[in-house]
Amino acid sequence: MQPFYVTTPIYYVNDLPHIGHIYSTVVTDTIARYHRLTGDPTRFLTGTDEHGQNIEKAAAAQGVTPIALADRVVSRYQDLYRRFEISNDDFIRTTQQRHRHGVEAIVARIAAAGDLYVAKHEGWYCASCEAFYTEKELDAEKRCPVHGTATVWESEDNVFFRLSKYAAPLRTHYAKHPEFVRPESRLAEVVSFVKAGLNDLSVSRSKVTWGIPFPNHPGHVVYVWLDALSNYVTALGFGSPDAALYREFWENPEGCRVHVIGKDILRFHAVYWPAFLLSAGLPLPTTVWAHGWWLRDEKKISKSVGNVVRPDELVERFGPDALRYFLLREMTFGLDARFSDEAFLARYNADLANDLGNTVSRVAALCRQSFGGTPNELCTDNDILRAWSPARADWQAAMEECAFSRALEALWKFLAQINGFVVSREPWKIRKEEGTSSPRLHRVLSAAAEGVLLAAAALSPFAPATSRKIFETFGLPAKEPSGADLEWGRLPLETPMPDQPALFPRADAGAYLSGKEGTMSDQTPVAPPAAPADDRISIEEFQKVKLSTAKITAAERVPKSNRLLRLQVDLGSEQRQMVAGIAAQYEPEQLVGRNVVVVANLKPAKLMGVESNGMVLAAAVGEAGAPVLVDVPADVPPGSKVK
Ligand code: ME8
Repeated sequence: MQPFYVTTPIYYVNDLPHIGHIYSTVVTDTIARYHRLTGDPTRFLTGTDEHGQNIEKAAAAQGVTPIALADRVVSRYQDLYRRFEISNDDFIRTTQQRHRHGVEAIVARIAAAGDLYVAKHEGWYCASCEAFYTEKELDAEKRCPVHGTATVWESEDNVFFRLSKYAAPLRTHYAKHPEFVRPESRLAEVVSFVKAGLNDLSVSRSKVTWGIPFPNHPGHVVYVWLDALSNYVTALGFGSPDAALYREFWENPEGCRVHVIGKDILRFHAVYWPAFLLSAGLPLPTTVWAHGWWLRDEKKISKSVGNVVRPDELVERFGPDALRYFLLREMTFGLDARFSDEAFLARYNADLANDLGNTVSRVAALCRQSFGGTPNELCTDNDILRAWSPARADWQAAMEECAFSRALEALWKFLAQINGFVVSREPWKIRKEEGTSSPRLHRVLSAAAEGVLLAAAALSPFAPATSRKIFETFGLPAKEPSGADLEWGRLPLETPMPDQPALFPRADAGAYLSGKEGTMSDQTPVAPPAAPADDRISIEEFQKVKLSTAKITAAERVPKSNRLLRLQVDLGSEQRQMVAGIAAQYEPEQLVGRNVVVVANLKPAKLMGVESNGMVLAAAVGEAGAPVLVDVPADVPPGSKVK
């Protein structure tokens, strides 16, 4: 038993949660639940990253303050976390005072170590990463290696951190602690990056105002990554009068500290963060676990690419556990995986409805039909008990290595063994031949029910609600399992078994896919073909398009659509309904009262069954054409011609 501390990345509040974010959080939740199950004192932290230029810009584009934007996105994260039963012990926001004080304490320690100085900072800057890149990391067009978007040359006076001083200590640390970065291939990447030499790092920004003021450097704010990374210790009370959690979970030499992150932010966690900690004289994390990306159309799912999959619809239809299971089973932890509705539905029907759901309902139905409840005898000599030891060992070994897919495979193999046992013992035949008081019948079904309960306990880190439902089915309280529930002999005897609905009712995949707004892959906005150089139109042709200003008077989501909003717009002389594909970028309530430009003479069209009489204009930003509404000053009356 060791104190175990596990964290997700803290999420930027300029994007609503999508499958990639939920993945990081579900993985971390599964790790935390596993450690609680095995009895480790566990602490699980998540939160939001709310400062920096990107947030400042996103808020300005939406006409709200950065904190209002953050509050809205935070509440979306928290709602979703509740639905997914994310068991975080704390939620840190970098705009909280406790965080600011902790960051100030870290900066003070780095300054005291003599690791800060002021100098001119110039380089190629990616606004999405909020990071500088060296020339050799960029392609010929100077595009960001993560986002593929243009970087810009920036120059300003900054506070610098002596990162170069830590190249050698970091290399020593990597050599001594190969578990510091996992999987192994990522460690190799980090080592070669550090081996190539480290430049000092600019850790203040003077062009950004939305941040923590840099101590002793008026006009500068703390670089967003130094700010953000510090959350892992500020949330434990570092820099505050009550640092008990910090002592228990960070300073404790017996403790284990794991950061779960996506591979895109590896350098920040495996190079910059330990360097800051070394400078501040604080212990380093035990392991930085970098997982792969969820891809669609071979690209990372992200807002800047514009191919996001929001979890809401799948969760609504199939429940959170189905999605939790899919994410952990489908992706080999550490590697990339492709997301598709088809793959989700295939796993849902095969693994959940069939393998798990049918096994549970078959054993439960046999018990109910035979005894009206659980059997009257415990069985301690049978094939399921013998199969459990190796199954448990395989599951546990895989869980310790964060090999979630393998751990689930081990459980599914065990479920197949339970099924095989039931089929070969033919309890329905015993019942017919020997009656329901047959000791053999009680033993066979008690062995099968024990097996199902053990599988449910081991499944609980992945699918907590499902695991509780299985306990309830066999007359146990719907509770969080503990280590004792991984041991044989938990089945209560002669206990009534309440009727339960199917855990995962079979889905009609065809109907689901055709009932959607196209398949997931169809949702990627398609960039219009590039206009040929001579594709010019006459003024008469342009005048055929009636552009007008309009005021949005009401807005709501189109049911079952992630993308569409139904808008009522005032065109001065008339009211119209228009449907716009902007739901991923705008909340309905922030649109009311907004002045926009519309195409007024467009033929009516139906989108997801809702009639649209016109089109609201938006700039298509980035490669994927993410919509940003074309704004019109508030004093321009609706119905004014745009020409
Ligand atoms: O990077 N597949 O925040 P963020 C898998 N604020 N995981 C994905 C993903 C995808 N397609 N897209 C995003 C930040 N993620 C910083 C972190 S930590 C001190 C600061 C996951 O909201 C992935 O783990 O852009 C990524 O690193 C994380 O979401 C946070 O993304």
